[in-house]
Amino acid sequence: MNAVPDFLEQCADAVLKGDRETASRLAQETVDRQLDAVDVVENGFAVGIREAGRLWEAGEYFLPELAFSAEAMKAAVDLLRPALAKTPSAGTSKGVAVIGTIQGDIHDIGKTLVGTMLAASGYRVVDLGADVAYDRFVEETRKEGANLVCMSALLTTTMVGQKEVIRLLREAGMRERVRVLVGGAPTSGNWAAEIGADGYAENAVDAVHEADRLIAS
Ligand code: B1M
Repeated sequence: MNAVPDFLEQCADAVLKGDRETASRLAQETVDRQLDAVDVVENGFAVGIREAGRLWEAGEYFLPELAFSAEAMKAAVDLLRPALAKTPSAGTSKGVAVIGTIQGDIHDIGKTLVGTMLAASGYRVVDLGADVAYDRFVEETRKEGANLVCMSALLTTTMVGQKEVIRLLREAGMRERVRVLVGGAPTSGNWAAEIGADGYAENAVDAVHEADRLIAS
């Protein structure tokens, strides 16, 4: 069931205020009332964290306030993870996806959402976390026999690392047998094409569609 706008606004507001307790309560309410968890994250909590980022950029929020907002967002997403993973295709195996946020970049909220949605849709997901060294993507892809390499980047200064990992995959002779998916706010379809990635997704739901398309191709 989709949440009503007022509920979504409360979710956004709790994150914006960095109110971890309220964010957690609203996440629990989402579970208890069996609301659509993807809708609540994308149209509720994520609206709050993006607004916090906008205020920070405008000089109206300081870094600690942004960090409190991020903590509230993470608490909500952690609580919602089992609900996000409850889809009809959970448990099947479409392939193995290695996912991480690129070296030098500690933003992990969006990456974790993408990983959760991929797992929910039937991929075995190996989440390497954030600030993942370029060569670790290659090592883990080899070790896990992954057929999908997923890289998230939230900074214009770190997105170039996605290109470096693709170069390393090529150097290791692995590029032909894996599909590479990139995402994160500063990236785009044009960027994916420019660096030789196979696909780009704007959000976690698109990431699943794009992963399915790439694996089937
Ligand atoms: Co930072 N930060 N931050 N930050 N932060 C941004 C990214 C920024 C745009 C804020 C701003 O200026 N408005 C800006 C980047 C500017 C730029 O490079 N163009 C910025 C900056 C500058 C920084 C620091 C450098 C600040 C500083 O220290 N001076 C620093 C970076 C440190 C580092 O990484 N080395 C920093 C730190 C932080 C916090 C620690 C406070 C916190 C992160 C907490 C955490 O993740 N654990 C934080 C936050 C929260 C943000 C914003 C506000 C929100 C990011 C987020 O979680 N969004 C962000 C502003 C913004 O994005 N509007 C900002 C919610 C999340 C659900 O969305 O991550 O976009 P998102 O993920 C989406 C899609 O992008 C997509 O699907 C997800 C779900 O829909 N997606 C993929 C993501 N990865 C994907 C991968 C895929 C496919 C789709 O396939 C593989």
